[in-house]
Amino acid sequence: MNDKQRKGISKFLSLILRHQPEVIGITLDENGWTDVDELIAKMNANGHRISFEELEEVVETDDKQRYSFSEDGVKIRASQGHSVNISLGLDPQEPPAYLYHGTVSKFLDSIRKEGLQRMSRQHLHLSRDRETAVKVGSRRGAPVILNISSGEMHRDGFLFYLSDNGVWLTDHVPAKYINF
Ligand code: HQG
Repeated sequence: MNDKQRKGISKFLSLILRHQPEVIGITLDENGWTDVDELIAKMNANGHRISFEELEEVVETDDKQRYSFSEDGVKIRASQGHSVNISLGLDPQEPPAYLYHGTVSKFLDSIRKEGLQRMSRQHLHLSRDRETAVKVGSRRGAPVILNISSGEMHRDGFLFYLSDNGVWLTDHVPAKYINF
C-alpha cells in the first residue's frame, strides 16, 4: 500500500472505531474493543477492501499510533479520541507539571469563560509537548498554544489518564489553571 491508501484506511478506522461503528454494522464493547475478523469481514462487505496484513500494516505505521490490537490479537480498538461512550479502562496517573493544548483564537473567549471542555469527545486531549500541541491546533488554523498547570490540578484532585499512544486525557480544565 502507499501512504495515501494507508491514510484513507486509517481515517475510516477512526470513523468506525471512535464515532460510528454502526456504519458497517459492528459494535464496540464497553472498553471500545471490536473483533478483528468481524471488522475485516464487515469492512469488505461494505466496500472497504482490506486484508488482515493490510490492517496490521495500517496499525503499525499509523503516524499517531491511533489503534492497538489486544494482547491476544483477537480484538482491536482506538487508543483515544472516541465520541461514543466507552471506557478505556485506564488508571489515573500523575501528569507532568505542565501540559499543552493547541487551539485557535476564535475559541479563546469561550475558553476564558468556561475553561477547556471535552466538546464532542469522551475526554479533553492535552499534549505533553508544545510541538504536538502546535500540530493539533494547526488542524483548525493558526495555532494558539495554551499552557495548563496540570501538576496543580492533580494536587487539587483532578484525574488524568495517559492513553496507550501518549495523549494525556482529562475531563475539564477550569480557566484558572490555564496560562493564556
Ligand atoms: C476547542 C486529533 C470553545 C478545543 C488531535 C478544540 C488530538 C473549546 C475543539 C485529538 C472549548 C474540540 C483531539 C470551549 C475546548 N469553548 N472551544 N470551552 N474547550 N474547545 O477535535 O483537542 O488525529 O474534539 O480547543 O491530534 O482539537 O483525531 O479536540 O479546538 O489529539 O487522532 O474545541 O484529535 O487526533 O476539537 O483534538 P476536538 P482537539 P486524531
